[in-house]
Amino acid sequence: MSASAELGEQHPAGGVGHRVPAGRAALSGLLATALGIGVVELAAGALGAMPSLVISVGDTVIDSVPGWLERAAIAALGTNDKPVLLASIALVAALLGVGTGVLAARRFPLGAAAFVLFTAVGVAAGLAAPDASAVLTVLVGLVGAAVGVLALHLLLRTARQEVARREAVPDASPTADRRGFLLLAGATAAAAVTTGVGGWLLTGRERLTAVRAAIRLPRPFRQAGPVPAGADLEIPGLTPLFIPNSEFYRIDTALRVPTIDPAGWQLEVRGMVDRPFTLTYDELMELPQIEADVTLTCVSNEVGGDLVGNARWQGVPLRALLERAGVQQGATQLLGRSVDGFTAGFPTITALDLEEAMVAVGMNGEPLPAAHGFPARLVVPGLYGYVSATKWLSAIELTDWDVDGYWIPRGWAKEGPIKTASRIDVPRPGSAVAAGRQVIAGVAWAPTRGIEGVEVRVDDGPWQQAELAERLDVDCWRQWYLPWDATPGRHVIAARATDGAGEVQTDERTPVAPDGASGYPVIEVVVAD
Ligand SMILES: Nc1nc2c(c(=O)[nH]1)N[C@H]1C(S)=C(S)[C@@H](COP(=O)(O)O)O[C@H]1N2
Ligand SMILES: [Mo]
Repeated sequence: MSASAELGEQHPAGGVGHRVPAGRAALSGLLATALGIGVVELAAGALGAMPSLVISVGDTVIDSVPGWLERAAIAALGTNDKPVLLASIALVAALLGVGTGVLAARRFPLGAAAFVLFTAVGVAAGLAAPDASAVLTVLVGLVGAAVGVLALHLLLRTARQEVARREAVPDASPTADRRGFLLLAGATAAAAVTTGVGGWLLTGRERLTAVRAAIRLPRPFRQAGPVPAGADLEIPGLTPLFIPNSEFYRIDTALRVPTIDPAGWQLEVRGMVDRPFTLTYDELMELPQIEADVTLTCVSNEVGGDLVGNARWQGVPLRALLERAGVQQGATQLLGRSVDGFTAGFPTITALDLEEAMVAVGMNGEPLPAAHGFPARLVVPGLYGYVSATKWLSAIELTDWDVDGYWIPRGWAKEGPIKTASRIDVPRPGSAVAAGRQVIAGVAWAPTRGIEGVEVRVDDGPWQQAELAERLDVDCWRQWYLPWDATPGRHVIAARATDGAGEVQTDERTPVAPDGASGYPVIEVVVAD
């Protein structure tokens, strides 16, 4: 920097050269950080053999926050928890970038060191990811840091030259002075956006769509029965009997849906078994399959909530796999392991008792969608998803009861049977209801036990028996309705279900933690005159 040396003044922090205005320094740091991240994300997307470092940092945050905080975040943010976490990471990165820029403007080596430090954090998080190639992750991290440091250097140098020129020729037009820096800043921003977006697009989603489209599900040897007429009442506003895949609720800890190529995927059956074995996707698809209609529920579903759905699943019965492996004495727990590190465990006896417990490969007549566990997941009727429904399954491990699945140390119950529950869908709470003949309708579920009755109470009136839709299966929810002569004014409507064991849904209100919410669903509606 000869220009600076000539015009040099003693820099307050000890360096020689012109002081870069704080705004320019901050912007330089921000853009250099963005470009460094963009380059890393592009490489991650294009290479496929290393994870996105941004996603890895997010995963590390998710895995290391205490259970109560994770629960509170899910409670407060619902399914927005992932976008909020990613936005927070972006904000922190932006702030660190700004700080680094300001620091580098004073002492460049310190700024560069800060860059290397952030990269090291990202690389460390990336190395913890299950699908990481260590060499590539470190290498790409180094390249990202180098690009960031170089961009920072160029931006700051341009900004400094600008100041120097202005001091040398005070009368020169200020716009001409600024052009160099702004051009470089604009180019850096464009490169950051292009690489970042490119990396995101390259994550393999497109390819997976093609792979899924080419898969033909085999014909199950035991098909689910035809849907009885009258099982779906088709009342406007009432939840349909089957939830389409695109609308099925999604709950998991994966910041980015794993995109698994079935060609390289394997399912291991291992642990306390006499004959452990491994299946490829093709081998799994060749085994005899069943079909079963099963309602899946999340333990985080509030009373009246929508983290519940019914689908027709297809797959290989767990029992067949366990018989082939030979379960040993004392193997009281079946632990599903996911490629993303998630685990969920439930009593082995449940898998042996329930014919419908399966390694599912199909959902509503299609190969599993990526978000719902492609290429394979577990489906076990009667258990909340957090103890049973492992998506992106990589292993079925037979263990004793001491091993804990992902959510257990985070404050959730070791056993997760689904509580008998009901929900009022019609009328919508807060909707305008006209006086006269109306209908109150909803769904009720008690998977494995079935629903035998639903009662509805309006205000302080008596409990009235609702009409039930035809039964599809004990593992599925059942629709119900009650004709209602709506009178003007405010009304409180409650419902309660009775399951196949004769147990009436409890009115005792409990929160979702540790073992699922309970209590009657209650809605309030105002009927117009
Ligand atoms: N790999 C993996 N599988 C998982 C989870 C997860 O976080 N990771 N969440 C479980 C939980 S808590 C639920 S409720 C169900 C939800 O399944 P769905 O997203 O297909 O509705 O998946 C289960 N399987
Ligand atoms: Mo869940």
